[in-house]
Amino acid sequence: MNDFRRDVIEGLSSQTKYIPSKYFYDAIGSDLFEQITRLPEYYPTRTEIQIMKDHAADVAEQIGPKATIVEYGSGSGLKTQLLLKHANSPQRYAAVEISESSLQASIAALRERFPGIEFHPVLADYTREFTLPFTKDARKVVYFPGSTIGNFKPGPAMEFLKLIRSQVGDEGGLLIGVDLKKDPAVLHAAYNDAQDITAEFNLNLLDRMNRELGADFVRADFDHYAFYNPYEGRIEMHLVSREYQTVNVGSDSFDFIPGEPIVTEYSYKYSPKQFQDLASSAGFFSESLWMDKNRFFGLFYLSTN
Ligand code: AVI
Repeated sequence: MNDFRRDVIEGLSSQTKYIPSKYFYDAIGSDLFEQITRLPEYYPTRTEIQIMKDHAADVAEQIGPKATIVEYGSGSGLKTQLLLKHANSPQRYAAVEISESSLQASIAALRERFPGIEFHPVLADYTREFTLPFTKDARKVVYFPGSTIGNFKPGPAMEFLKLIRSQVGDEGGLLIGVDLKKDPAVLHAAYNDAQDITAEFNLNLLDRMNRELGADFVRADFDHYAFYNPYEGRIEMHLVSREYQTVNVGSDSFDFIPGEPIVTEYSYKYSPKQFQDLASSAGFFSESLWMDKNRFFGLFYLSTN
């Protein structure tokens, strides 16, 4: 059984139905996410880019000369280009990515733009242990932008930070983008945009299950439902059943009652202190925090010594 089918069956069989958010990103979902990043309501991407632009020199100074920069996820975007452009003679850049096509495309584009840097594509799931193809003495700085850390629950977030800590060793660092706590109305709008692109991104999961798993979800029978839960400090995204219905996923079937949700994503928002405490429990020291003037988004530099 492939991972997608196994995870969907496990998630829909659970008391509170869920589907892991990593399954949003098929080709259509990845394209919809690109559109989300350009929406007026979705501030994180453009804010993080602005922070990178405004503080490029300080970020470069923290990273230091001749670093080996290891990005978790394939960095074809503007943020990676800004980082490599401003960093102080980076020696190597590696992208760790599970999709071979995204990995090859991003490395090819960067190689052309930055001929002086050594490039290493690493085909791996960065949430599990993997081996980096460098000598032990390379000084490694992991780059993890986009507030993807927010899509981990607190326990797994801590485990993941510990994994990064062990990857970079005692002379390394972590440059990480984190979405910050703010007015819930701003958060609500970011996940309930006027053009319904986020709704489309969420509902595409149903189409994906129909396409790839032989499921028979009817889109019109589910609604996109996203809200900020201030007690948990997270956006919760759901697909909510409109009626009593039974849905088949291959040979398995699942019953829904009206209003019953499938949790499709959590997106945790941190205060600066909350994130620094989490990082410190994972073995990092907080060196710098750069924010935009609204304090909507934080770019943290954490070191291991
Ligand atoms: C990728 N991740 C950080 C996005 C977020 O904001 O949690 C995914 C997303 N979901 C809805 N809009 C964007």
